[in-house]
Amino acid sequence: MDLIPAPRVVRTALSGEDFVLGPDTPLHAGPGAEGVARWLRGVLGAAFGIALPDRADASGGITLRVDPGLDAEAYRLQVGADGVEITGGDPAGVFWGAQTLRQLAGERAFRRAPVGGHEARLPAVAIEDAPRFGWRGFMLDVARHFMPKDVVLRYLDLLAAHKLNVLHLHLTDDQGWRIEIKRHPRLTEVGSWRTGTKVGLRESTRFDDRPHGGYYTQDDIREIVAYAAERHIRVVPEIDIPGHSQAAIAAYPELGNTDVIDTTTLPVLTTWGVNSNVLAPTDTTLRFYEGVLEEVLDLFPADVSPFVHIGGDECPKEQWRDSKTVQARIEELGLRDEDALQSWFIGHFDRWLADRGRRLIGWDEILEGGLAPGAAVSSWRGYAGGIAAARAGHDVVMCPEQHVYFDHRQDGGPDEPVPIGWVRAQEDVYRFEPVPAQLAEEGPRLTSRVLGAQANLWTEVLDTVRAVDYQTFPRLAAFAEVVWSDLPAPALRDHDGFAARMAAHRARLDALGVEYRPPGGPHPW
Ligand code: TNX
Repeated sequence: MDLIPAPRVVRTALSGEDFVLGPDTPLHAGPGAEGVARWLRGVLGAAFGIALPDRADASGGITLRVDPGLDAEAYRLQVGADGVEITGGDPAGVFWGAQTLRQLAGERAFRRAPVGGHEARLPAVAIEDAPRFGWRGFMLDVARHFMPKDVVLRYLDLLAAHKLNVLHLHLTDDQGWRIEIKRHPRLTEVGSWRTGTKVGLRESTRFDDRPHGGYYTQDDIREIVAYAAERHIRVVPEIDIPGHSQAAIAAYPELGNTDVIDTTTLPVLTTWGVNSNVLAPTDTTLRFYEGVLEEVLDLFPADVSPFVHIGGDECPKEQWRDSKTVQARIEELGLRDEDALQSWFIGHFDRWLADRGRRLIGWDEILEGGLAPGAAVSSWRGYAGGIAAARAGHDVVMCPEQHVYFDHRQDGGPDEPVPIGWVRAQEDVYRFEPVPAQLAEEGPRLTSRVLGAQANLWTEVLDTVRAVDYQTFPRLAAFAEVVWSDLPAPALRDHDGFAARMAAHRARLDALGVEYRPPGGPHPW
């Protein structure tokens, strides 16, 4: 069966007979499961060239139902000669059960057109399954390299196939602004385009002078959000402030520290790294970003994501130190220093979001100078920020760069196409543990603060979908098992067993057209 991520309980019935899926198989959904039926009919229908007609009595076929007696996202799946039944604690649970069903139907179930006939045999089995974490995320940086809408939709399908349920979209950075904001049109007219790109991060200095750019219209965003919702995935938007904001300053120079530098000449950045041109923490900036966030909240309703990510990472303070305006503000607010000012700035948006029924999440730098009361933390510089935040009663998403930064290399060899960062192979990701021992020792009150984990894909040097696929897979499959399955402590994890299952999983990825890193080494391209 080679299921990935591995379910909690799998009972294979010794005497059970296989189920044959074919042109005569009916599919019926009870209340709440209709959306999953639509999805399943679309996927299996295309793969096997079958109709899966809806018959209220789906005996001998596939039945989907919701039973609130099960936990949220949990499901039971039974396969026997006389039919398939999926029961989920909620529609999401039914959907994750449907993902397992697709894997049981074999790699052909991942194709878009039938090859090798219209039937598939599913092994007799009884599965009980539920996720370990409620936040099973993947971050895609569409700011450094813009990924057109269809790439994002494809990634939503790939996340769903791995039972991941959060897509964090890094929508703004120094090198590009990727979301249409009606009241500030220059954000996309100017901020979405750059004159070229520095290719390579640390080792290379080549400059690609082709202009690069693009952005999502508000309709695109609505489509992405709706497509995600059908797949029980929440989309968390990130608007990065007060650092990583040069694209916005290039569009609206008044947002920068105008008494320190001439911000009217700042371009959308074409190089990478930590950048000293940051936002000025003035009323102009606050009102401007409140306007941005008003439109963002409208596009990402609370049931899609209560969380809004406001970045907060890598904000050098030199310009604030040199600015008379900023120094006057620090004094007027009675603050200690520039770190306290950043904390005040983030705190402003924490309250602003809370007043609108939302929650702020930011990178772990938002801990410096004091964390706003309702804020949650993405712990990226290792576990320390997450541990401190959990101890202070804040929710945490673990994404330590040493373990789950998928822009980092997968192998130490000279042929690796993206030779940056720590070497992190599939096995290293498989041994990533979201709850560090320091928190586990302090008991469930603290471990429950860890909402889950996410893998982050930064795209400075990833300028094509193929490159994104290569860095993401197979590691995302290992990550999915870490956040979904109930694995033992890292040292005890059976990576050999996982690697054996990956052989079957690679066939699924092949059928989906995913250009993962092959086990033997990089692709020739
Ligand atoms: C650090 S993680 C960053 C990103 C870079 C990444 C490269 C974080 C909050 N900031 O701006 O893209 O390293 O690995």
